[in-house]
This record gives sequence, structure tokens and C-alpha cells, in this order.
Amino acid sequence: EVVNTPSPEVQRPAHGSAAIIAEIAAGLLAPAAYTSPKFLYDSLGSRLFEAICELPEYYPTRTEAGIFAAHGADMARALGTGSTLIDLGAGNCAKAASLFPLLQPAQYVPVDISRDFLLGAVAQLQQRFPQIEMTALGLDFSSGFALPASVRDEHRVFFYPGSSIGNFAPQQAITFLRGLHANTGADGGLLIGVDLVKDHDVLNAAYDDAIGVTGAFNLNMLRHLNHLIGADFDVNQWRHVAFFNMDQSRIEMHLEARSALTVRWQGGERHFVRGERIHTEDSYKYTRQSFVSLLERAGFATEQVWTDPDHWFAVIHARA
Ligand code: AVI
Repeated sequence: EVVNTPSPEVQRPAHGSAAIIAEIAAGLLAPAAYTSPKFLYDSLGSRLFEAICELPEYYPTRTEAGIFAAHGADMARALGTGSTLIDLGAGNCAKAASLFPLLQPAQYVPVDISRDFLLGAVAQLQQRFPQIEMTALGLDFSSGFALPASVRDEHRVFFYPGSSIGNFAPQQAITFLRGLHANTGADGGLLIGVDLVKDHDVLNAAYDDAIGVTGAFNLNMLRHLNHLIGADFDVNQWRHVAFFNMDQSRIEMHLEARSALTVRWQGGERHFVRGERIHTEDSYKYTRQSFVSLLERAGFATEQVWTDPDHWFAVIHARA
């Protein structure tokens, strides 16, 4: 018997909700097209980001890891053991896990938009650390979130490593940090990783690596958009562009049309001329002082700043 089954690609509806479709369409239709960097992280995007972290050019991950390795005990003394450690953008949970022996949290709450990726990582971690209560939250926390009742409310420490705060514009970062501040409680705090301004060649290379992993990460967003809004982006028609914008103190990532083209999606379309770009991500770089004052504006008081010998990256402990 021959069963004629349409291919799953054809049959599968777009997975995005109406709100997500509207959000993405608004960005694509803006005079200067843009998308939110959160759409970089489907399951392949999360894996590509893991690969980026291993690149010789991408210094933030290993520089921050060096700071944790050198000063982890000091950080544990400052934060205290038995905390409720809320790991924002936990991904594979490896950074927090490397600090468990020193921090000894009572509860670990990893939060990540990429739910399936997160659940896999947490299942493995729970076996290694059975004494820590683990509550995984698969949600997009970028526009604020309410913590469920299963998250203990005493001694909350928000852990936000990796300089992901740099992916918010400064004013958005303040709003986001204020949201954390409102959820922290008097005995809680924040341990946050911040990428610092440095030599522009170092910055540019970190976001435009020689073997093109960052380019693949950026271009993969188009495949993700195809899935989310039923778009027909052809990845081959776009190229990765990344550079440091000195005036704004940020790396900008864009996708640039290689030729004139039209993209169509559920309920909309846009024509792009050759060389026109979609702005996909910003990664702000701070000075130590500028970030301390940003924290202050969000209600946090900086307690301690740890950095690497080159002052490329900072890990900051702040109190609510
Ligand atoms: C997740 N975030 C801190 C990364 C960054 O450096 O801004 C995302 C990234 N984009 C390109 N490479 C890495």
C-alpha cells in the first residue's frame, strides 16, 4: 500500500504565536529592518553559540571563566552559601555548575528561552548534584517575568554571566535590572558579567571570526524566522556583517542582502535592495565606571568588581 504523506516541512504550521508573528513582522517592516536577538536562539542557534564560545577570537567566555576560576572562592564568601541561585539565560548550565562546589546553593533555578535545550542540561546536572533542588524555567525573561511560587524567596542571587546584559540597549538594561531588583529581596544580590571596552580589532574579530561560526549563528536566525512566521528567507542570499560602532560603544550585527530580493511571510512581505540590512543584534561594551553607574540607576549598589589582568571583562557583585 502506498500512502501519500505530504512532507512534514509542507504540513507543519508555523510555530509562532500571533504575537510573535506580529512582533517579527513589525521589525521586518520598519524603515531600517531589525529583529530581536532572542530569535538567534533556536536549538541550532544555541549550539552555534556554544561553538562561538570555543573560538579563539571570542574572548568573553574564557576571560570570564578565568575570573571565576581565580576569584570564585572570594565570590562565594561575598554571596554566602545556601542561596537561591537564579541563572538567567542558563543555556547548558555549565557556568553555574562550575561554581556549585563553592557557592553551594540550596536551590538552583536555571531560566532560558530554549526550553528543550535547558531541560536536557538540567536533567544531567541534577544527577551530579542531587543535594541541590533544581527548578528549570523555560521562558523568555527579556521583557520581565514573574517567578513561580516554587522559587524560594529568601537569599535570592540573580546570576547573569556572559555579558548578556550587553545585548540590551542601556535604557532597556536599566529597566531589566530594575525588574530583577524588585524580585531580589533585602538579603539577595546580583552576580553579573560585563564585557568591557577594549581594542577595536579584538572586538571586531570576536564577532567576525575566521571560520565563520558567528556568521552561521547570525544567518541561522533566518531559518528560525522561516519556521516562526512561515517566511521564505533564502540564507544564501544574505551575508553576515559585524562591526564596532564607537559612538554607541557597541558591536552591531546585521544581515545584508547580497542582491535585490523580496521576502514573503504569513500575512506580509518586504522588498530589500542590494546591500540593505536587517539589524539583528547589539552587544554593548561598558567601562567599569559606566556599568557601576547603570547598576546604581537600577537600584543596585556595587559591592565588588573582579576582573582579568587585561581588564577585558568584569564580574560584579551588587546588592539590592
Ligand atoms: C549572548 N551574548 C552575550 C553574545 C554577545 O557576545 O553579545 C551573543 C553573541 N553574538 C555574537 N557572538 C556572540
